[in-house]
Amino acid sequence: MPHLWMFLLKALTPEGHEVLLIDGNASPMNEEQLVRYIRREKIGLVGIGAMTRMIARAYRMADAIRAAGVPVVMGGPHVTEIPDEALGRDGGPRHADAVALGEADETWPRIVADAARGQLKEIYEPLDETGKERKPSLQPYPEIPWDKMDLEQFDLVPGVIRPLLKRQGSGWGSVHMIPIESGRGCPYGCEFCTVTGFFGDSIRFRTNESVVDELLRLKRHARKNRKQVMVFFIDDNFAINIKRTKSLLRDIIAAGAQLPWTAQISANLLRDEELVDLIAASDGKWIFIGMESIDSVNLADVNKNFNKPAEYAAVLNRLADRGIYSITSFIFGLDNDTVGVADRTLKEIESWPPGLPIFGQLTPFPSTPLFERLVKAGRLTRPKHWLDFAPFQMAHTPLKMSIADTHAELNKAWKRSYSPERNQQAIASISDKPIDHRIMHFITRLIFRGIYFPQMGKRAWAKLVLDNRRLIYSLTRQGVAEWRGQRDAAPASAVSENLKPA
Ligand code: B12
Ligand code: SF4
Repeated sequence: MPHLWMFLLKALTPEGHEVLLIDGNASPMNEEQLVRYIRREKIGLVGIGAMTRMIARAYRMADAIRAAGVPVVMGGPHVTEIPDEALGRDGGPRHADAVALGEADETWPRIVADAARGQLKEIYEPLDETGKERKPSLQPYPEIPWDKMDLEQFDLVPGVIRPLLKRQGSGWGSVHMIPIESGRGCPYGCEFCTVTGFFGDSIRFRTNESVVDELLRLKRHARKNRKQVMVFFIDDNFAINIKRTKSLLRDIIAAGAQLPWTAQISANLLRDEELVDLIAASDGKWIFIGMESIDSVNLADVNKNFNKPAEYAAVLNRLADRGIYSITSFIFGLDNDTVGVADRTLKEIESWPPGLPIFGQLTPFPSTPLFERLVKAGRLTRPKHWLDFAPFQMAHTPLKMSIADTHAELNKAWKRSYSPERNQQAIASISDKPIDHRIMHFITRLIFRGIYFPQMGKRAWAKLVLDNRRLIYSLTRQGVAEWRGQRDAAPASAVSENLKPA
């Protein structure tokens, strides 16, 4: 999925400049290739944004670009949290000519103008006349011309099968997940999260009209180009103001602007039946829920005791009853976790409607209250873990189990959740749902497995297909039977359609 900030800042760039976008996840380049590209395109300023987990690579790229004589400005959560690192003011090497702190909607046009005059400053901050941080209001919000952009690098359909699917003409030859924000900010302040610190606890929303317009443009574009477009509402907590979310969803339905969508919503807000009805009616498909733990003591420790494990099952059933499934996210290595946390969590998960569980270890991001607490307690084993990034590796020792135990628990949880047996059980538990629904669910399970188990090459996929052959065979057989049934029934229903009174 594309990162929104690039598209947003492009839309906010003053006229007279050309902006080229490269996503290092979707189109990876090494330093040499990137510098060659920058020289070929005669680029005058490079902007780099990165989360903490990507920052070491971002610095390497920035170093190569600056060595080639092109200025670099960096922005995003990590450099906002520790700008001295990027500017080389902490004793380490310098990686950026300038940093944009916080939300850059208003500072970006200034940065571009200063760079064009050759007068780039070191630090850009959105401040008001009194020197206090000013948050952009999101009203008005720029029009992001998704329909006019080349989104080839973000096509979710693997290149090998794209031509085949395009020829078949079903519209599945090109699939895009488009990030849309409808608001910013979350006041909950969970201890491990950077959002409350970064976006502040003042929540801001776009107008319903501006969101609906963006959806309608995307929908027209998808139809015209025979593409599948899905939307990820990237708000931190899409239903943080339930009244406003309901009003947005009602407006989407009234305008016929529905596209299949996903969003992040905390479990406590999904108690509201009317909200869940509106999610279903507006084509909400997957809801990402930060469950974090099934242990209330853990939740209280990280300031997330608004999550009530006792109501998780009811929330998930409420969604599943309307054909909506959940991406449930769990953290292991919390202070009250002990060996066996995977078994205990899996037992609960397996009693819920099928979803897509994901598991991570507790990670102290700089500037979060968690980071400060662990520093004070002397518990960080890799205080600058981001400079030596390793996926799924811990940076501190949990209180009641070892780092090795936590890794073993994570491994067990991923392995069992996406095993061929579990896939079979999950699909069997929704056998009353239409076949395309079940096939989609299965494909999504295979993709989510890849978050933890590397399955990038053809070999890895071939093994995965072989391991799941029974389920693949049974779904294919049912799919073909259903397709034949529909084909044979088609003339009769066409006749009956014609016989209907006008
Ligand atoms: C959508 C989202 C995802 C999506 C998709 C990511 C994507 N492709 O967009 C999913 C669910 C996959 C995801 C996954 C993860 N995410 Co995430 N995600 C977000 C979320 C909710 C929205 C991002 C967004 O688009 N924001 C809106 C834009 C407008 O804001 P922005 O990116 O900050 O950009 C503004 C400024 O920062 C600045 N800016 C940003 N970059 C640049 C660059 C330049 C040059 C300039 C001038 C300015 C600038 O200008 C922008 C406009 O004001 C954020 C939280 C948040 N609200 O931002 C978390 C967030 C970015 N994710 C976070 C994390 C931790 C993760 C995971 C590591 C979680 C995990 N444990 O697996 C994974 C990593 C996945 C990966 N390998 O990429 C953290 C990052 C913290 C940090 N310090 O790095 C955040 C901040 C949330 C949090 N809990 O703290 N994520
Ligand atoms: S509810 Fe989500 S976005 Fe809000 S502070 Fe907690 S983890 Fe962060």
